[in-house]
Formats: sequence, C-alpha cells, structure tokens
Amino acid sequence: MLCKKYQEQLRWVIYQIYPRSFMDSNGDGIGDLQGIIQKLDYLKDLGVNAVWICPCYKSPNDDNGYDISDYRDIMDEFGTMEDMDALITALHARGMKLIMDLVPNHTSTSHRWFQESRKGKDNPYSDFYYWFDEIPNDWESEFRGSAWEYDPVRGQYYLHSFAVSQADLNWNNPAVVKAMQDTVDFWIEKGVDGFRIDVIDMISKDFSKEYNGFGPRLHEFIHDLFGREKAAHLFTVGESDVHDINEMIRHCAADRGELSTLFLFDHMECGRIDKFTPKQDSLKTLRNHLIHWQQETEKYDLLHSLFTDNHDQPPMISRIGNDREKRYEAATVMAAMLYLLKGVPFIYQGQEIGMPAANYDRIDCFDDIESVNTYKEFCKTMTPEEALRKINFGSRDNARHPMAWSNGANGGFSTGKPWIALHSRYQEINVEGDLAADRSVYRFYQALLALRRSNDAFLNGDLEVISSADDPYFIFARKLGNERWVVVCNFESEQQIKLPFQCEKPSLANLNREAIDGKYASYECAVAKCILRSPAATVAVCERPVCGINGRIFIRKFSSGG
Ligand code: TEU
Ligand code: CA
Repeated sequence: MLCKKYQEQLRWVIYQIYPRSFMDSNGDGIGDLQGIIQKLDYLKDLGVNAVWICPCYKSPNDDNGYDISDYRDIMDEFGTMEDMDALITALHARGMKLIMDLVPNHTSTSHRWFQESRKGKDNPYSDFYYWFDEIPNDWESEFRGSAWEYDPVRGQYYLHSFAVSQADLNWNNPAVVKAMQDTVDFWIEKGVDGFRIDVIDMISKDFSKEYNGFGPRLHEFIHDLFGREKAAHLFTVGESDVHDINEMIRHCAADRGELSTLFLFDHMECGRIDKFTPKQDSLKTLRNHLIHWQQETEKYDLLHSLFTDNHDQPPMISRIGNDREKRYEAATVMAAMLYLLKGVPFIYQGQEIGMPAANYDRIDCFDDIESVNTYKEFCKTMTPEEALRKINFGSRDNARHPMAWSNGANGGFSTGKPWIALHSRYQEINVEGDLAADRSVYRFYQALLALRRSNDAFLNGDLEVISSADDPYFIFARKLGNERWVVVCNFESEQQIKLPFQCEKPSLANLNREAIDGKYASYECAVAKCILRSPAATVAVCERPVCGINGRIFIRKFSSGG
C-alpha cells in the first residue's frame, strides 16, 4: 500500500506549461505569467488540479530558461514577482497547486555566482563550479561538442553538461548545497507546493566514469534538499536517467526522504531508433513499457508518474499513434491507456486537444539550441534536406510552438508576432475548434479525469493486466475492494473483443459504445464497471487473457481464488 502522503499525491493531476508558448497577455509575442492566469479556468474545467511551469526565473534564454541567472527573480518577458504572487494566489483560490521547475545542476554563466567564480581562486565563489587546468575526461555536452570550455578570465576549464553558457555547479562544495536549500526554502515560503527537478541524476559526479551522473553522493544531496522537515510536504518529481527498479527505490521509497517520484524514460524511445531517427512502431511497445513499470512500482509501493509528452519531446501521438485521419481516436485511446493506470498523470500543453508534432519545414523555423547545433553537425555528413528531415522529426520545438487557442490571428496566442513559428496545423487543430467538435479530445480528457477522481479504484486500485504481451490491444482492470473497472484499448487494427465477465454499459468511450463486448474499431476504447454477481466472483482472477481475435473467442484459464 502506498504511504499516506503518496496516496494524497495520487490525486494530483498535473498540467505542464511551457510558459514561453502558452499564452501571451501583452502582445509582445512571448507567453507570460498573466497569460497563464487568464487560462486557469480552462485548466480547472479540464480537471487538472496542479500546474508545473517550466523555468520562469531570470535567464538569458540560451536554453529557454534552463539557464538561470537568478533563482529568486522572474524573467522579464514573463512578468514580475508580483505576477508570480498573483499566479500562486489565483491557483490556490481555485484549489490548484503550483510545481516549480528547479534546475540545481547548472546555472547560466551570467549568474552572479559564475561571474564571481571566474574571477579567481581567492574569490568566495571560487569553488561553486568545477574548474580544471587540464580537461579531466572526454565528456560531451548534451547539445553537441565537448562538455569542457576554457574560460580566459579564470584561465581554466569549466564543465557544462548542456550549453556552453550552462555551467555545472560543484555540489561537493557545502556552500552550493546551502545555496540550493535556500532557493528551495525561498519558494516554499512563497507558497509553492512542489518541484520538478531537472536532471537530478547529474548533481553528483564521478569524473572517472563515462557518464556524467549518479555520482557517489547523489542520494545524500537529494536528501539535503528534500529530506528536511520544511520540505516534507512537497510533491517532488525528479527527471532522471533511471532504468532499474532498485535505483528507483533508492530515490522514491517513502522512508528515504528524497523524492515523491521520478520521470522515467524507457517508454520515451517508442517510435525511434535515436532522437532523430524514426522507427516503425506500435502502441504495443508503449503498452509493454507501461505495464513493466506499473508492476514494478506497484510491487514496491512507489508512486509512479504517468506521461508521454513534455517540452523536450515530439508528441507521442505523432510517433506511434496516428495524427491524421485517426487523430481523435489515437489521442483518446492513448489517454485511456496511460491515465487510468496507477500514478500521477502529467498532461503536456496541447496534449488535451490531440496536438501533433509542429512539423516545421524550414530550418529557420527552429529556435531550440539543441536543434540548431545538431543541424549544423548533421550538415557535415548529410545533405541539408536530410538534416532538416531528421531535425523535423526529433526537434524539441515540435512541442514548443505557440499553444493554438483558436484559428484566428496567431492562433489566439498573441496579438503580436509570436517568438516562434505557429504550428503548421493550428487552423485545423486548436482549442476553440476542439471544444466545438462532436468528437472533442478535450471533452474526452475531461470525462476521463472526472471518472478517475470519482472512483477510488482508479487511484489506489490494483492493476490486473488482462490482455497478453502479443495482443493487438491493451485490456486491464483496476480493482479495489469489491469494485472493479475494466479498460479496453484497441490498437491499430479492428478487433472483436469478448470479456469473460459482465460489465455495465461503458461509463467512458471514445466512439459511443453501448456495450463493452463486441467489435472495436481502430483505436477505439471503452471503460466499464464490472458486474460482480456472487461473492466468489469478487475475487475472480483472470490468469491468462481471454481474448477475441477476429471473432473467435479464446477462453483460457479463468480461476477464482485470492
Ligand atoms: O533535460 C535534460 C535531459 O534529459 C536531456 O537529455 C534532454 O534529452 C534534452 O532535452 C536533450 O534533448 C532537461 C530539460 O528538460 C531540458 O529542457 C533542458 O534543456 C536540460 O535539462 C538542461 O537544463
Ligand atoms: Ca508577453
């Protein structure tokens, strides 16, 4: 059973906002905090009760806010600290929470700490960063090139795991730990309810290793930040390169005093060989990853995070779903197979209207530092057309276009010229249009979230996987006490499905189903409450899937027992 704190946090439904592209309130073409405030009722109606905002601190914006120059001030383009206070008040007034993005691994080189540090070895900030006379290893920057940069002012090399202007902090210096604790406390005092922590695995390093992360003091440092009484109530989700359940236990077990949960990335490789190379794939791959992590986290009473999209990734619907003729169906079935599992749902802006990848077709549409650097790198070995095709597939800007609120001027995002090109399909796909459509992705999300929050089985219930690993669909149940719900998610091809137990009329379906059994169209899904006829049936367990393929019904083993 999950601990009390995690049971409470299971009720959080978190909407991720990329502030630069969400809503512009003053016509300068850049999203801002007042713009977010304008849209809070839209979010509340959707059924979310928390927002995570990507970094909105002072920043020169080389990596759109992930290069912070002051952790205690707001980026000019986004507004002021008064706007932030107003946002916190507006959220709390609606019973909603705020999760800030904390970036503890690096600061901008314009941060005062770095400006002082580079002055020399006698400076009080001298050891805030890693300085070396000789490059100690061949680590590379995530954004291409060496991770080491020579600073002529100091006459030494410093580490930057990301852009040259994002210098890695030296956490072995107790003053850095203290500065970051003070940062966390500053925001706790402002009233924030949690943090998403950027590349948490990188804050402790071992320079003799091949990989920059998971150093010997990682857990000590996480504990220093969040194991304190002051931080005990927070919801914390760490972005980390964890692929192993034991590592997740070390981060998230209730008695560790570290994090509530992690973002795990195994499933994010669906539909691609590497970040810029697509691969033919199916929802099956996603399903199998999801099941694996569900079962692992359930076994060890860990809180899981449920997401497929964020600001670093082209939308999943465009990679393994269908973002053309079956866009509505694919967007909704993917929501059902993800958000009715056990964990904290994260919805990325635009996902709730089934927004596909931006699909820019000119290199000058791209702004992202990773995309721009990688394009240059690719052009050394391939034609510009080929390089553009790859960038177009993998670019982070696929998720960073202005939110399409309407088909009007600038997609209703701004009265001025947006900082980045509009989505290539904003006239076809936008909030206003989706809300008015017969088949609205938003309305489906809304109904799904309402169903989830009003039935405890979807929160704390156990997961029963009913379909098998080869089936071209995903059938699962959530069970709590004597309540049991079944979720049928069909994948690409049409299927005949018959369950070995009876259900009420579906409470949720993307294509108006009248009954849970029967023929399922491509990407059709339905959710229904199971009818439990006798006390014995309440403990009935499906050992192997009972599946109908092309009209033939296979009943494998159906046993009752504890
Ligand atoms: O991303 C870190 C991360 O995991 C990278 O490996 C990620 O794949 C990156 O986007 C390269 O494609 C976090 C943030 O989410 C990202 O936006 C920042 O650029 C990065 O940290 C540096 O702060
Ligand atoms: Ca603005």
